[in-house]
Amino acid sequence: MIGVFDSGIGGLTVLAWIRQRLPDAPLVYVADQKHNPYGSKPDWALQQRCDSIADWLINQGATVLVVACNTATAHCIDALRKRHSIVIVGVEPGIKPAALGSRSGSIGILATENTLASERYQSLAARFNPNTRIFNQSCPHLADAIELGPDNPDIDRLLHEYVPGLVEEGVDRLVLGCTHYPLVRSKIQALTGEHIQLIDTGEAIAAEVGRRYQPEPAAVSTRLITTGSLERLERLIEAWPMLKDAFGNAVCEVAP
Ligand code: DGN
Repeated sequence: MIGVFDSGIGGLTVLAWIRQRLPDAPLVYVADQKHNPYGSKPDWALQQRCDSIADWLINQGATVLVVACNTATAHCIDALRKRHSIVIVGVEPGIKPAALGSRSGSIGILATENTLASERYQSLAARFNPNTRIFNQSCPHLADAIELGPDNPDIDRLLHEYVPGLVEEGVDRLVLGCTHYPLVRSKIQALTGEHIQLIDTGEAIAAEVGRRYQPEPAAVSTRLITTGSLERLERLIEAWPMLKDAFGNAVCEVAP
């Protein structure tokens, strides 16, 4: 089984790619909605959440663990890999594809405060400096606003605050460095115009999971589990078109 987790619904954007890539693999997803957001949590608290969800998923039989959260990957994946010997795949802002594809030499990154402040992110970014100018934009409260559903007016307000400045800097690639942001991809693209290409690494992560997962004789199913409210998870899957398309028929459960 492939175990996948995030602070909430954001990692479902990665899970959708994994399911497309590995339609026969059993998948268990944990949305840690009781404890989100992860974007502004202290390191120790994030590590505690990651350890407890990883332990649970591994107990349930996960042979591959996907940390479908840039923030948790940036702060916790090294410790998770020390603790567990199974394959652990993380997500990180797609600086490399953005830098390689950029003609202007300027790229923008949208991510949580915690991701951008992490040592892991800083050293990733340093590998592309000085050839590429990287404009970091932290997006406080954006993932939380997305967690409240597509009708939340804060989403547009926050995007208007965070995106236009990067367009003015002349970036031609814009990295969606949080797994929640693909849910508002069309709103971001409307603000950037079509000349700026948005970079989402979900498909590349699914390809990586595909390479590392050994098929097993287990029944195929997708279980979506929340540590928060079942009604809220079901409502969000129904409300976000991308999630409804991918998971409209999936069974949701509350974490035991
Ligand atoms: N979806 C998560 C990420 O990729 O960073 C974090 C969202 C949050 O909890 N703020």
